[in-house]
Amino acid sequence: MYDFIGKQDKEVLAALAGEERRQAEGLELIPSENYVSKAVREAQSSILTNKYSEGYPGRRYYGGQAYTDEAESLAIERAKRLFGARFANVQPHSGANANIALYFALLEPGDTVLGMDLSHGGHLTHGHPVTYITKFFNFVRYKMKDPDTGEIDYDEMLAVAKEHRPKIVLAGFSAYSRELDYDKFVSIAKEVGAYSVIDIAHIAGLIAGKASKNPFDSGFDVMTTTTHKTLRGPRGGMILARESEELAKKIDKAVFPGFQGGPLMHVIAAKAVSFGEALHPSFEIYALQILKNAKAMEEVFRNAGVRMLGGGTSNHLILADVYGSLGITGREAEEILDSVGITLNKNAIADDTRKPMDPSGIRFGTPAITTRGFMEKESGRVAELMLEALRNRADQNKLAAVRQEIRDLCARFPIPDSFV
Ligand code: DSN
Repeated sequence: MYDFIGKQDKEVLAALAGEERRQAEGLELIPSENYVSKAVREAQSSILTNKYSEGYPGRRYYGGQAYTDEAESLAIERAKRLFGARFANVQPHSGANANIALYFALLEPGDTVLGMDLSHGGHLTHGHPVTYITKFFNFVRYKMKDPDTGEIDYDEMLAVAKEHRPKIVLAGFSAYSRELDYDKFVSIAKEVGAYSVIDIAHIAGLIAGKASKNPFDSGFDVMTTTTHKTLRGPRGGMILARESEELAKKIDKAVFPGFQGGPLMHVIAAKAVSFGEALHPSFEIYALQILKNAKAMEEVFRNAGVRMLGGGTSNHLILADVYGSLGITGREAEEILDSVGITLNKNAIADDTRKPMDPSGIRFGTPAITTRGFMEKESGRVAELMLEALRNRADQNKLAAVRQEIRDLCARFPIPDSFV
């Protein structure tokens, strides 16, 4: 690895080697991160990076596409099988691009989207005012009825939908730990004549691994996703259409040429490899273990009396109110845990009174440690170590002991090279 960079560019090599070490010796608890296989990395660093392939398999703008067509068709077919979709577009460079292309596919400027409030778990691309999409489209909100149970206020959602007549009812989140009632979303969308769309970026792997319900079974029209979170593929995005060819055509046109230029064929080949891994029976075991490990961490936090948004977790992530429960801000907690080799992110909690750069909460999850092979026992121990570090933040000896135990755990559970 890095033979050529090693000879040619010591400065970049230093950054890569440092990151290798950081990932090997520390625990990754950011719930949107994961470790890909060496096969995925090989595809992503492959010769396909040299190729321009505007268009889609069989209808490209440039010549020389025999092998790019092969790679993209494999990615499409595997994605369709994984999610039970009739159509897949694997070209979005990211989840944000997938969402933005989708808005341009389905909406006219000025149209309305009903999405989850960012402060209650939604994502920036679901219409946060800092994003440019809000200059083109109108976003209205739904929230949780009670942040301590996580239940969405479906009555309010229906009322907002009736008042604002959105063209898209958008489910999905990036900081929400409970299952959504998919049937309710679809029925509210139908009632107001909107498309039902869900951004499954965080839970795509749980769905592909059959550990969570598939929103298409409830009749959602479209799913958008990233490919690098629980799905454990390369960094990228994807859009899936359940049934409608008309929608699929609009989506294809919006992704290219509407929004993006040449697809990243090396990444698309890596998507195909990772989808192949996710179709392997072992992926179902992995997906289920993600949930069990999150439950094990939840138990430790519950026993310690730490408030968790949604009252706990039904998926891969936990959002803990460390400011309310332990008197530490999210930023302080992130820094203390970083110093002992645990990476997670500070996060606003519902209706947070603190600022986004120093909020009340932390968000953490189990996709990456589960890839490392952690079971409930190790996951519970990690939760205990987190609390030990946070409670003893002024005690350098205690922090050093936690750091050592994290290093030992990492050495016992090295990042695997392959999963099949
Ligand atoms: N940054 C991703 C996450 O952490 O959830 C979403 O964009």
